Amino acid sequence: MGWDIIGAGAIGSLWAKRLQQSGNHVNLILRTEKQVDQFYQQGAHLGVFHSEGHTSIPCTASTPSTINHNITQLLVPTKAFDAFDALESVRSKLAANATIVVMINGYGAQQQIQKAYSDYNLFFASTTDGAFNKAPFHTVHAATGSTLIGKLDNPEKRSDTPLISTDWSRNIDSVLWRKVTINSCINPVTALYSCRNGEIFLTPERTDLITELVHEIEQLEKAIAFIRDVPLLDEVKRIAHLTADNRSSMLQDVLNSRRTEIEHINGAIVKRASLHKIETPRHQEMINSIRALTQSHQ
Ligand code: KPL
Repeated sequence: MGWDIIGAGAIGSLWAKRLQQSGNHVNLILRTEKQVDQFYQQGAHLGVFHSEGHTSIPCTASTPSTINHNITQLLVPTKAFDAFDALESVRSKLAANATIVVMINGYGAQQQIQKAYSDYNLFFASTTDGAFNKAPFHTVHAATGSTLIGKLDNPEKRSDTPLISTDWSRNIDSVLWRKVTINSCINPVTALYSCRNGEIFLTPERTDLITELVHEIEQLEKAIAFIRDVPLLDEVKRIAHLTADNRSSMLQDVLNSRRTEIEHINGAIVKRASLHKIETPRHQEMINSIRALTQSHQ
């Protein structure tokens, strides 16, 4: 069996490793011919650095227009703002009832994809793996996390997970929401203060900011009757502590002059809150500040 993976980002490369090592052929779908040429010139493999050393993963690569097979299993581990267009670029190559796993950050793009691709065997995943690309096609697996997978339509129906080493979630919508709420409190703060995750409570100013971000989400969650066992602030503290040495994905984007996912993270909070007439000025402020910081690369 084979998997196609869109892009060669850090999370996609981790999954290329896992899928290839469990006996699948992996084809990378890259944006341009130039990237495909570069991939073959570098020996047609992905390099993944991890705690036990370095693994070289042989793959093939093509652009959306040069794929010469029907895609039966597709992983979409892109940035949230790229996912829909990336899927559209390979739509004509999808086999009827192809399995598609969308593994993106944020909240909102998943629902848009669900509407447009409901004819396919569509899954959504949320991962806590930590990884970053240190060079094109060279990924560092910084922290092993876990990956939950489920369906947005008919979530209760138990199905086999199509990806190895993942756990089934009967409520992936809630998993995606929890993740975006945590990211909306950690990521912009690390990007604005240029600090690691473990430093977001270092000063009273940062602590006040996070407390207010959390409070706005709590108002919204009251309105939508979203129940948590553990208060969000405690969750934010736990994840910040667990990933203390990490530079958040948003900080990495800012440092590398890349577009950030702020619209899909804090933007998702503001959007959902506005539907319930809840004010979220601190989240809006995060969007404005990150936009201002990255204006030249939007
Ligand atoms: O998901 C993350 C991210 O950086 O996007 C956290 C949980 C904050 C870990 O770095």
